[in-house]
Amino acid sequence: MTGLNKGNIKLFPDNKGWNACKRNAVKKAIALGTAFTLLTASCISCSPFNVEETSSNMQILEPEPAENLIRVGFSQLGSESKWRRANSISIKDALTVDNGFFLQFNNARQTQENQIKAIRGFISQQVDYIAFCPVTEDGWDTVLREAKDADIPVIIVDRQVSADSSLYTTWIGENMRQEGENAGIWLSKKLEELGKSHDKINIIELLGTRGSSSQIGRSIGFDTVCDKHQNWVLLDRDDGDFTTAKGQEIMSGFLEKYDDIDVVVCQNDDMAIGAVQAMQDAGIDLYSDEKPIIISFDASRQGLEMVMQGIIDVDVECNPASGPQLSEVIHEMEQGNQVAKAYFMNEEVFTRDNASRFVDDRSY
Ligand code: GYE
Repeated sequence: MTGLNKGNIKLFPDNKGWNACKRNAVKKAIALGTAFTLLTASCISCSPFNVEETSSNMQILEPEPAENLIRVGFSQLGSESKWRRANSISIKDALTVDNGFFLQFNNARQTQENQIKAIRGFISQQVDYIAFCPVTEDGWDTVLREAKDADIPVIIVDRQVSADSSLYTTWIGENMRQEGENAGIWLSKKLEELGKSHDKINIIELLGTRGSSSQIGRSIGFDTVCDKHQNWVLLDRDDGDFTTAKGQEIMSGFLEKYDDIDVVVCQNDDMAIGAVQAMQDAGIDLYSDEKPIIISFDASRQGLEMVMQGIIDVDVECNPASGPQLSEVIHEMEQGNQVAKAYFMNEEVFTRDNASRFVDDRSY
C-alpha cells in the first residue's frame, strides 16, 4: 500500500485557479466579523488547536481559525469500520496547522441527512474548501449545487457520487470495481488450482452499505467475473452495512438457510470477522479444507492476520490513506494550478503467500 496512481487521470478542464489571497481575504474578513458561529452540526470533542470535530444533533460555538490558514470542512460518513477510522486519522494527520490548515471535521454517523446538514453548515460558514466521503452514491446534486453557487470548491474522498461531475472539483479514492474484479479473478484461479473449475460453486455475498459506491463497485466487479462462469451460483446476498455485528447476523441466517455454501464474499474485513464468528458458532472448523472459501476486502491488520492463519483466503486491499493527497490537491489549487479530475489509490491483493510481509506496517 504505497502512494497513489496518477496514471490515466484526466486533467480538470475548468479549474478556476483558486487564488488563495483574494478569496481568503474576503472570507476571513467575514469570519473575523462573526466572533462565534453556531454550527448546525454538533460537537463531540474539540481536539486541541486546529481540528474541530463535530457530530450530529448538538450545537457548538466555533472558535476563530488563525489567519492565513486554509479552512476545510470535512464530512466523514461515520466510523463503521477500522478502515474508516484509519481514513479519518489520515485526513486529520494531513490537514494540520503545520501544513497550513484549519480543519473542521464532522462525523455523520452513517446518514446522508447528517452529511448534508454538515455540508450546509460549512457553506454557511464560508469555508475555503469542502471535502467529504459520501455514504451513498445518489442524492448529492442539490447540496453540491449550493456549494457551487457559494463558490466553494468540493473534493470527494473515498466513495463516489452519481452527481454531474461539474459540481465538484476532483475525487480521490479507490478503484472499487477493480477490487471486486480482482476478487473474482483470484477465485477462478483458486478453483482451477483445486481442480474445481467445472464444479457447481455456491456463493453468498455480505454486501457493504447498499447504494454506496464501494458496495456497487465491488459487486459489479465481482459479477463481471461471475458472469463468465456458468457453474458459479449466487445463492444469496444481503446488506451487512460494513459492520461486524451485521456481518455476523447475516451470516448466521445464511448458515441456517443453506448447508452447501462454498464461497463467502465479505465486502470488508469487519463483516468478515462477524461472518467468521458466525461460522465458528455454527461449529465450522475454520482450519479445515472443508470450510467455505472466504474472500474479503480492506486488508486491515486483523484481516491480514486471518489470512496468515488460513481463515480468510484472500484479502483485496483498499487503501485508506487519502489525507496526504487531499492536502496536496488543496495546496495545488491554492497556487492556482490545475488538478486532475480523479486520483486512484494504489492497492494490492493479499494471500498467505505475501500477507506476512505487510502485516507489521498496517496502521488499521
Ligand atoms: O471498505 C469499508 C468502509 O468505502 C472503501 O467503507 C470504503 C469502505 C471500506 O466502511 O471498510
